[in-house]
Amino acid sequence: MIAAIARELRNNERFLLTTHVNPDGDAIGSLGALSLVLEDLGKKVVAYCQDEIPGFLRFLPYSDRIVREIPGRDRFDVAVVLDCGELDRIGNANEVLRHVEKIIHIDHHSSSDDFGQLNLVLPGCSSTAEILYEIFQAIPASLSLEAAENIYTAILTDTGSFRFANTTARALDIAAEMVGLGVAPDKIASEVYDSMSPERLRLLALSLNTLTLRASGRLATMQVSRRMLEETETTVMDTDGFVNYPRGINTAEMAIFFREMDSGKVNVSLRSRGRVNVAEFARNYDGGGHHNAAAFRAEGSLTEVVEKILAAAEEFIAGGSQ
Ligand SMILES: [Mn+2]
Repeated sequence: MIAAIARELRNNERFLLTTHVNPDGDAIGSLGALSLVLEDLGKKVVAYCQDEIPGFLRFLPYSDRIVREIPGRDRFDVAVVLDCGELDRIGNANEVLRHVEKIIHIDHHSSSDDFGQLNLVLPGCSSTAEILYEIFQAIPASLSLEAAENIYTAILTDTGSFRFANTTARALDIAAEMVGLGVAPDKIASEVYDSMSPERLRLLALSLNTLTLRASGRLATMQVSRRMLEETETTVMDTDGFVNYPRGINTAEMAIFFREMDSGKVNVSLRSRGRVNVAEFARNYDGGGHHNAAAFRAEGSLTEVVEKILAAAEEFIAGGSQ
């Protein structure tokens, strides 16, 4: 399949690249890396993401060229959907994709649907960028420093700074090779992790106050309400990574972060350590993800959703992980 996708990338000219709403480092890094490599091969590329790019990723080369609306009535030979388990999660590009004959789907989520004509879903890979790297080798395409920075950042963020269980030898090998191409790990780390605004820190303080432990400390949760965002003049994007605080508690096997959305919905992020499979829990609510990291959206007020989900999660931990 890698060879077949490499062939499609070589043999076509006009590409639409897209990724999931609420983009993370792997989504934006994969979009950037593939765009840069295709442009180096002389291809025409439109890279689309429905949502705004989080501030800590705006240093990435190409990120300022990612569009939020697909221009004109462009006809594309191929659409490539990156890091996205369900077609719904690309948002408005879905409509344009109906008119594209060939969809290539590249992902590493175990819950991923096969919605493309060519589907390359490898749950054993650390990140979508790692899979792209293998495809670039197969093309074969040489990598610019700019493409390398995108790949490195995608692997760095999806492995939680090389701390999660998906930090494989292969992931580290590729990261090392990117450093060999000129990527500076200290520069990337400072862009990604040390770029917090005072407002975001104040929001974190409010959110930490909501920290709650259940199931003898095995379940840890935090939340952010619309009111907290207003009070600190922050946006939902400032909550990125907050879930890692409850996850970091020494007794926690499962962490849940609740974020109140505009629309009477609540975004629920899940993390776990060891055997607790949060992707399985998320599937009960039409969500998805990986064994140790998953998410879904639930309807209702923040209080309602928190109560309902915590009760279910307590039961899930008690039953599922013995
Ligand atoms: Mn990913």
